This record gives sequence, C-alpha cells and structure tokens, in this order.
Amino acid sequence: MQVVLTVPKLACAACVDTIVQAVRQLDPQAQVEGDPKTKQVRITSERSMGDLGQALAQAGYPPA
Ligand SMILES: [Cu+2]
Repeated sequence: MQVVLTVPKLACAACVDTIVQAVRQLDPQAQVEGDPKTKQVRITSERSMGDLGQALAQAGYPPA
C-alpha cells in the first residue's frame, strides 16, 4: 500500500532522514521518500495509514 502524507514541518533533508528512521522502526521494509518543497512524504508499507501517521507524530512531524 502506498500513502502520501502532508507534513508541514518537513523542511530539509535532515527532516526526511528523521522521518525515514521513524517509519523504518515501525516497518523495516518500508520505502519512504520525502520532499521538503512539497511537504509530502510518500510511504510504501504494509502498515496502516493510522500507524504511519502516529509514528511521524511521535518523531515530531505530525501529518496535516
Ligand atoms: Cu529539517
């Protein structure tokens, strides 16, 4: 399943790294791409959108 989340606090490549780590803790197989320009994070994972959103929120990047 692929989800696209908008993360207003996504500002730079370091933010992307933090988000990637947070998602990989939940699902080591997940594919994660973030774009600071569009504030969008694209995640391919078997985990639910709710779980993914919660992982981002806990890392300090709550989805809008
Ligand atoms: Cu940043």
